[in-house]
Amino acid sequence: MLTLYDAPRCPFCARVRIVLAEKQVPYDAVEIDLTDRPAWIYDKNPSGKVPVVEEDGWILAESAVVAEYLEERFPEPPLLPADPAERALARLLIFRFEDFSDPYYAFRRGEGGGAERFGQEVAHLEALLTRMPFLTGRSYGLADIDYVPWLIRARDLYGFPLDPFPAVRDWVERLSERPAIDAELEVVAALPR
Ligand SMILES: N[C@@H](CCC(=O)N[C@@H](CS)C(=O)NCC(=O)O)C(=O)O
Repeated sequence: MLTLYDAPRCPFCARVRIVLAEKQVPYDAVEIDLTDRPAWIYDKNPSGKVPVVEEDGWILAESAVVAEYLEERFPEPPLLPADPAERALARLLIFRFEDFSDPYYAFRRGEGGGAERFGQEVAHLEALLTRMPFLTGRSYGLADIDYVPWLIRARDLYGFPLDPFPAVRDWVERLSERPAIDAELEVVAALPR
């Protein structure tokens, strides 16, 4: 049985929770208190960060790497396109994630210009989603899963309006119809404000 060292508030953990749910992989979740992390988590990940997955003493950290590992280990349903070019573009978006997340965290910290910078990144997603239905390409997959936890938190926890970005708003709505994403919406709704 796979173990996920997890934190409900953590959007990086959300990526792994969503992939596991999509692939219907059973797992044990060990919740880590991010405000008072146990010393032993550093034995599993030297940075002390979650998510971490473990199975029979084998350990893997870094959410995007874990998501790709799960994709290879549990190929059904596929979450990367079959076409190599489409696959590469999905990976490129995942590779460039910090272009999106750095402004998100600037917005969250209330830094001057943070909301505007984050808005520019959401506008970039808006442009992509007017050209294709999913960030992964023609079908839903890992690029969608790797970005949507931040959009959900921005909207539901931090009051970032998605209405000015109709393609992004509708994409979040469409994704929310999936049980794996709906479960994540419930995790976020239950978080203390
Ligand atoms: N690059 C890592 C980032 C994980 C991360 O930042 N996790 C946060 C919680 S959302 C964490 O554990 N923070 C503790 C810390 O920064 O010390 C990944 O993708 O897994």
